[in-house]
Amino acid sequence: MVISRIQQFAAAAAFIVAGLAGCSGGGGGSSGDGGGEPTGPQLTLQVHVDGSGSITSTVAGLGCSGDCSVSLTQGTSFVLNAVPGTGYVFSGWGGACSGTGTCTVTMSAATAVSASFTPGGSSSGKSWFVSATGSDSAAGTLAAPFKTITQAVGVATAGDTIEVRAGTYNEAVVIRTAGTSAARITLRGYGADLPARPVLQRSGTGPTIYFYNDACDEDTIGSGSGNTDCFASWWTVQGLEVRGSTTGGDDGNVIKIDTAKVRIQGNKLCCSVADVVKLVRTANDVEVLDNEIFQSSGVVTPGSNAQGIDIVGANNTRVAGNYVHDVPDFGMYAKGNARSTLFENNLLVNIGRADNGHAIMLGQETDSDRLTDGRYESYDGIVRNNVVVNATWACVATSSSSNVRIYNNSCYNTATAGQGSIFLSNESEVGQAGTGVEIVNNIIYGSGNRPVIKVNADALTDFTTLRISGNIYWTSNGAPTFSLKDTQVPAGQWSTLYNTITGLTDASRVLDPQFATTTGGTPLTLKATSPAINTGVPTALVAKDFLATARPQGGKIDVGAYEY
Ligand SMILES: [Ca+2]
Ligand SMILES: [Ca+2]
Repeated sequence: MVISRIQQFAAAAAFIVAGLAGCSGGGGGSSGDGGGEPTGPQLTLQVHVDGSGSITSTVAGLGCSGDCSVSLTQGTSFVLNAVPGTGYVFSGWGGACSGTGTCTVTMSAATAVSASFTPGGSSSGKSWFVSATGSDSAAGTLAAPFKTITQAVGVATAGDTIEVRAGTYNEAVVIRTAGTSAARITLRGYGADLPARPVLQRSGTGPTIYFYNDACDEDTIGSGSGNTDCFASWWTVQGLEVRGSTTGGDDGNVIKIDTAKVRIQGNKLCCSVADVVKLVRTANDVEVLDNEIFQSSGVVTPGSNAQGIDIVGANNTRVAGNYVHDVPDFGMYAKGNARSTLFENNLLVNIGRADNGHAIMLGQETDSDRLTDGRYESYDGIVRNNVVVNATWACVATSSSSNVRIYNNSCYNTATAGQGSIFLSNESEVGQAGTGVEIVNNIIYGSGNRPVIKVNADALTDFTTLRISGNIYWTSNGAPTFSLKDTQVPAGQWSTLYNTITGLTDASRVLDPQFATTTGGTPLTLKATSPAINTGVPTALVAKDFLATARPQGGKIDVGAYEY
């Protein structure tokens, strides 16, 4: 990780040097254009451009087409203009400038300016604006915005962007239209208003945002067709704060997705009677990325079936980079013939209640008439590089699933109230035991109350398909207990028990992993003296770590979610 940061810094430095060549002129210029020599202290102006556009300067001749950085003499004063590229509109300044007009800058210190351009103004992609103080009979421009998100959703077509101004929106948004793979439709919080976000919440029953299409209705697709790509939405929802209805009922999700190719990214998704995010079996190829997902009973009291992310039967879901916290139920899970689910690089904190609450799970139980695509609850799922702090039940659980790979996760204070920190069971309504489960290179630091590994006797068809290796086990009480095929043993008898039942050897170790911290935005980082560093089992399955650092570093892959 340390090496990664150096690499990132080096990359940033190289980027700035490259940027100098992209800038023309400059007051006292050092950008290689043969301008005058500096006559005073030099200060750096950094310009960051989002979207397609350029920055020109009326006074100093400064011009950047894209990101750039230039040195300017202290005291230099100049005016910046934002010029949108073809098919884009200027949506506002950031940093030392604000608003959407010209910007006067005086270099009294090192200065950073950003300019945001968004698609619009041409047939290649139009921007629609929504403001809580707008009107649905308006034109939907920045100057004359719509009042409701629903109005904008109704007019947006492929390639369009809906820019929602900060404010409160009380409506249910149903999305039935589609973009294309090359031209998604984006619904997002307006960048110039950040960090203020639009807050969307409905009243009454049902989801607040619902991706729905008649083609995906169960009456249309029938019950025997497995996972069906009934309708590809090609929508992105980004930068919103979305809440469930206080009286939402069984479908009172924050976001429910019936259709394929939906991306939910960088939103704050809070508070629902039902699951916060719900996918059904027609929601293939959905991405849930970088969101904050949580419950808060002060906003909406969660019901008894209110997981963070509930995936039933969808294929190829990628759930990555999310911060899921304070969910008194499962954090995230996939079941009902879910195929190729990927749970990676998520941070989960404070998950579960006394009688329920795995942080991450592949499989569980689904009504048998909904198992339309095979007998296993999940197929080919991967759980890697997740960080889990405080869970009443498992850090990672799996039930009735085929080919489960649990790699390089870090768990702390898990299974405080039930099951084990890693838990394997058979909860299938058709009685299907699991097969092919790999538990490799994880740091499993349990609560001390429960086993770090608990595998029920009926969990697997064939225990020789249970591969456990390269983990580090520990608890707040020191050496943990283990339970395999309903036999519970102390740490000293684990390797013998595992070998007797599986015929395999567990090369894991029982010792303190030496976490540097268990709190903050990157908990469960390691002290430099940690025995987890450079001691993992070689694998090509985990090419990056929790912070996207390439693995391995230092010649060997590490145990747990961080690479050093
Ligand atoms: Ca649920
Ligand atoms: Ca390493």
